[in-house]
Amino acid sequence: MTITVYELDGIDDVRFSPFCWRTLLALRHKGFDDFERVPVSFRDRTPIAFSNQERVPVLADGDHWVNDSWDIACYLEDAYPGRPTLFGSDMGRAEALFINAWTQQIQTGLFNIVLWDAFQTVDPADREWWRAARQKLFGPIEAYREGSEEKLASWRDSLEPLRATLRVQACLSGDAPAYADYILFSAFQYTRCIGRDDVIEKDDPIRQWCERMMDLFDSYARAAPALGS
Ligand SMILES: N[C@@H](CCC(=O)N[C@@H](CS)C(=O)NCC(=O)O)C(=O)O
Repeated sequence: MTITVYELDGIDDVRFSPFCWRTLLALRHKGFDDFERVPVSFRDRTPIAFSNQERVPVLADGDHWVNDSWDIACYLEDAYPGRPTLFGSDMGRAEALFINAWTQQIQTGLFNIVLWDAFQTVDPADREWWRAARQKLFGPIEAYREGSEEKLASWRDSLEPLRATLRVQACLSGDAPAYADYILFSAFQYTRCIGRDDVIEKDDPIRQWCERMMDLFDSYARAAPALGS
């Protein structure tokens, strides 16, 4: 059965969506490496019209499709119980749901810092759409060109629970990564893809964890196209 992931695409084929990265890494963790990745643009969601909604990721597994990265992870876990587990247990799944919710807050803080860089990653043909949509949420995007140092410092502070965890264990899920790690790491993979790898400082334990995550699955995340690479 062919698995297909529908995901956002940017300039120079940069696939930056943090939500889509969660699904890509979940698939690799489950041992799938021959799935198809179909690009979807901001301005044209026709490829995912079958899902009756407008957001990615959407995963199609044969005739069955699922949208929303959390629901996709749960689907993969339940449909393929014989493959490596994403959650470890029901309790692990329940705790990963908290990470899913917390990451939303982390990502929103991040968008407030890197909005201008994100804009540079959008396909020029999508920029008019993107500017109008983001302005509704964040105000004029030009305001984000400079002056993010204060916001960055307080965002870095907000990551202290992650840092404290990674000081005592290799991954959020323990010795080895699982879905909770992919949820949060995907936010950092997003910054890498849009050329803002600098949001995490070099000596931060979070960076060392990110490096470990990028090594996974034959350096799958590290090999992804990024702006300026
Ligand atoms: N809760 C959803 C969020 C999906 C989502 O917001 N996806 C973004 C991709 S980063 C999207 O489709 N954005 C298109 C838009 O902004 O209209 C999930 O976890 O999949």
